[in-house]
Amino acid sequence: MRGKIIRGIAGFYYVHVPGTGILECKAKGIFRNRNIKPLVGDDVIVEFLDEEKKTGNLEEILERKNRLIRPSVANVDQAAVIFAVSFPKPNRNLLDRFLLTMETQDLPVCICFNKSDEGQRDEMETLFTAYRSAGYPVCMISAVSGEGMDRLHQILEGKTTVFAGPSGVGKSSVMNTLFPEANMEIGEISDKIKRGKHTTRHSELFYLGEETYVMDTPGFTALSLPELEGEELKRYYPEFKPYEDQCRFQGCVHIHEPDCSVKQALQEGRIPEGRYENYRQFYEELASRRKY
Ligand SMILES: Nc1nc2c(ncn2[C@@H]2O[C@H](COP(=O)(O)OP(=O)(O)OP(=O)(O)O)[C@@H](O)[C@H]2O)c(=O)[nH]1
Ligand SMILES: [Mg+2]
Ligand SMILES: [Zn+2]
Repeated sequence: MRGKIIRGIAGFYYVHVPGTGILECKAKGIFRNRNIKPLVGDDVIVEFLDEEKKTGNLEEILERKNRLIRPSVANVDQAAVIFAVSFPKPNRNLLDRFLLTMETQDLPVCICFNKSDEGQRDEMETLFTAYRSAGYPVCMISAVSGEGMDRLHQILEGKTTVFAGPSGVGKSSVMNTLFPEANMEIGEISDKIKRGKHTTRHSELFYLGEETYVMDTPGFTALSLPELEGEELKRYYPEFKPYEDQCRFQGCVHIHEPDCSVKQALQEGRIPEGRYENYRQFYEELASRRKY
């Protein structure tokens, strides 16, 4: 039988087999011997161990279309990165790191700003404009008021999407609003530091019918930059594309060079400042990495 791993906990893999249900499986020794770790999102072949108890054996992992490192999942079509507009405060440095990581893996991203019911209008507009003009689909949503849920639903349809973002931004809440049967555990935000409490501890995939899967994942707090040369960084900024080949110097990295079309665009407000500031900072960080 063919199925998909929806959850892995303590050596057990839970495999959704369409038409049959969810089987609790153990991985056969061959995976350990070949040093292959089954991942949530893997398409697999399973055999029944006990049909009544719905237990089985993982026989084979089918070829992976892709795999993400953080969160560690396989076969995703896109990521929906969720940040809150209120608390925890939207950390744009972290968001830009995430976008960069996804760009280097060639994975489409949509950006969801949640808790729009609590947001300040001007701050929300700044966020919306910055990322919209960078070329990303941006949804302003609220798991509480339901704002933006129709649009998000459309974006998810027919795809496998991983929900990612810091702890406490409302990833599980959004899952529950979209699909009440998901019944995810929702955490509190700590009073003092207004941070999430890492309520979700395992990645879990939900089958929503019609080839639609959504994965809830634990929140992340920090992301290191991908293995890149500073000079390569600019490739992963969609908003720089229109200015390619328009700078005076070939190979311009848009930092210190004169007659730079990107810096020109920045001055004229066609490229929003925040994104560029982080670009500059990431460039320095990559350039100062120890070279071996
Ligand atoms: N006002 C408001 N609060 C929300 C919204 N969505 C979620 N919350 C609250 O934010 C807190 C955290 O929500 P969770 O869904 O647990 O956040 P999470 O991103 O899954 O967090 P982790 O599992 O820790 O990564 C809870 O107190 C929710 O009730 C929203 O749209 N508006
Ligand atoms: Mg959660
Ligand atoms: Zn330039």
